[in-house]
Amino acid sequence: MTDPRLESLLQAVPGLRLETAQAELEHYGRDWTRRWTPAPLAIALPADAVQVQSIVRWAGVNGVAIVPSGGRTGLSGGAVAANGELVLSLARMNRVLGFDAIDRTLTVQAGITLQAVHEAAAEHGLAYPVDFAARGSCSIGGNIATNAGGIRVLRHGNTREWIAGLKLVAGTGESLDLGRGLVKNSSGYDLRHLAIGSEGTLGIVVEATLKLTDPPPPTQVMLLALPSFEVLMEVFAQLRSRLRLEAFEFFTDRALHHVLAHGGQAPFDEVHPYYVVTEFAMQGDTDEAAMLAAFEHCTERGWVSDGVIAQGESQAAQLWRLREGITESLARYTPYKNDVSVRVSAMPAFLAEAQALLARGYPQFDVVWFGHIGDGNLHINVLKPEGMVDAEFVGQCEQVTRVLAETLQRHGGSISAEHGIGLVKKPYLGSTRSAAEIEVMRGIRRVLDPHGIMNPGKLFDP
Ligand code: 2HG
Ligand code: ZN
Repeated sequence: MTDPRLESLLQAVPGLRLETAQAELEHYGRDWTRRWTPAPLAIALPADAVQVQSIVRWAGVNGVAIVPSGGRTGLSGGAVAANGELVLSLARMNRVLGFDAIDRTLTVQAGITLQAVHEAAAEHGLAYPVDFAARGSCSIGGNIATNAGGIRVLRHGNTREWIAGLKLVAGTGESLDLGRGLVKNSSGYDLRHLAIGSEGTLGIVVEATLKLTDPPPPTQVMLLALPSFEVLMEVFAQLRSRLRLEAFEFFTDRALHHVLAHGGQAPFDEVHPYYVVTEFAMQGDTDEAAMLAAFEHCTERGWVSDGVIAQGESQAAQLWRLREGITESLARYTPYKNDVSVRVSAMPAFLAEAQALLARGYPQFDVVWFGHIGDGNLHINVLKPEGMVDAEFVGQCEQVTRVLAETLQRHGGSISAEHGIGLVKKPYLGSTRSAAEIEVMRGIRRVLDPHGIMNPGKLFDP
């Protein structure tokens, strides 16, 4: 540990665990984007919120940038440390702090994984309903920082809906106790919601009080094969009006192709252009009759070409794997990712334009579409051809993203539905947020991070 700044940090925060080995710097300095070469100053692993405060105060005085770090499963570069920043990892702050049966809340340290939250809620006979494939590695702090969505937003909403309170160590070093679990609180600006989705630019979330709900009803999982993109919204409307949907996720034949290349069995004998995996309440004969009627309605009209209904939990998990395994199956192609959204009602018009645009823009690339169609959220992954230089590939993709951003703007959509802006989408923030809005955000950032040390370079520049 030769850098004198680290000696000074250890003096300011006695007992702080600091890592400086090259392997650790590489591990903690990157997220799932893999586009930047990690180059942090060091990794700080505080044991508690008091240490977090001391680190932030020290960083403010010494002008050292901090990158808050959770499970680093982000896809927009929000947790990348490529410029000598101090990574502040919440990995050791991963405990459940309390459960309140009357409030139906769980209070946790921010470094806890989403899966551990699910398990803790289940131990009390309740559920935390936000869910997605990275559940085993992502942290609640990271979920809050990006207002993460996932596969059950359709029924339960985004992370924002489930945060009853949080503690934020602001860039000033002050600890702010926001929300405090109150159901009703009409006492001015709700600063809790500023912290949610702030991508570590205002401070570090160290603790959260999560709302819990009843466990989900017994459900059924079904996989549908669709002949065209155009019928997707029709099928969604039918199923939503007849069933109590928990999830409605779509993916293309290319997505299935890549997942199956990693293992697993093809669900149908034939290849179909589009697929939907959907989960819905199944509590008796009425639900079963509704499911069959919906299926028949869709097949009669030619909207659905084939279907599988899961027989038991293990088949349900297999069907879900076809959707949840997509990101992992594509990782080796270092994909260029778009994570866009429009209002659900604007989806058909946007889809038609986006499809034509992407077919024109990417004739040379393998493009994989999937996502949360019921939330108006599409994931478009463009795969890098083997042997192509990174910079050239990203450059070509960015040209298309510029046009896509304009299309989104016309349809009133967002360049980032749920992954955050980070570094990847920073050039396009202005297509989703007005100049006046960005100026207000700048002002807020200056108040909470007066030294400009909180995740600088992410989201927008000063
Ligand atoms: C998902 O919906 C995640 O599976 C990841 O948001 C999407 O890899 C992606 O582009
Ligand atoms: Zn997603």
